[in-house]
Amino acid sequence: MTKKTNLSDYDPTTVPSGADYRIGIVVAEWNSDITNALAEGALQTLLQYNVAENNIHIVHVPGSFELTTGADLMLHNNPKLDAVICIGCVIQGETRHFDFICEAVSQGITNVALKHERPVIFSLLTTNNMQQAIDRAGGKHGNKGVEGAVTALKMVSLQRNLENK
Ligand code: DLZ
Repeated sequence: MTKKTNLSDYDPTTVPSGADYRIGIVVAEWNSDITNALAEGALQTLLQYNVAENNIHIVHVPGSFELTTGADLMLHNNPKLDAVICIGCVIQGETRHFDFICEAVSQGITNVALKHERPVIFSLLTTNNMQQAIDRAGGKHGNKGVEGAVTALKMVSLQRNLENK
């Protein structure tokens, strides 16, 4: 396996078709220039791998802290969803707010995934400044939304393969 250096780099031969997959995307409104670019990257990647447009459900939440609740509500209200991609961007400020949000989101996403037994994907940029976020939202380091979509497709495939064993 080659070393991954760009968030949009992946081996297309390892990505399954999502023809009958149902995917939720939760997008945080904070830093929306960035999160919209990540959501677009995720959406285009899912479509490229044959996920039907009407099987992709997108909701918005105020900030990254609410991504966990958004994912939980989506899975609760639509148990047929195969996976949820959580998209946000937290930029380091002068206070410890950054640490609390990042900790809450990473732990929260893990908890929601285990509660619903569904892949819940961490497409959260946690950067020191806006330039680092731009670089990872379609800039020189790729797009974390693309990475999130590829991860969701692979995890749904894994789940289905294990369930059929
Ligand atoms: C309050 C806040 C701050 C300071 N920074 C960010 C950020 O960089 N990225 C983000 O997604 N959200 C931020 N928020 C909002 C919180 O995620 C949350 O919406 C509020 O604390 C209300 O619960």
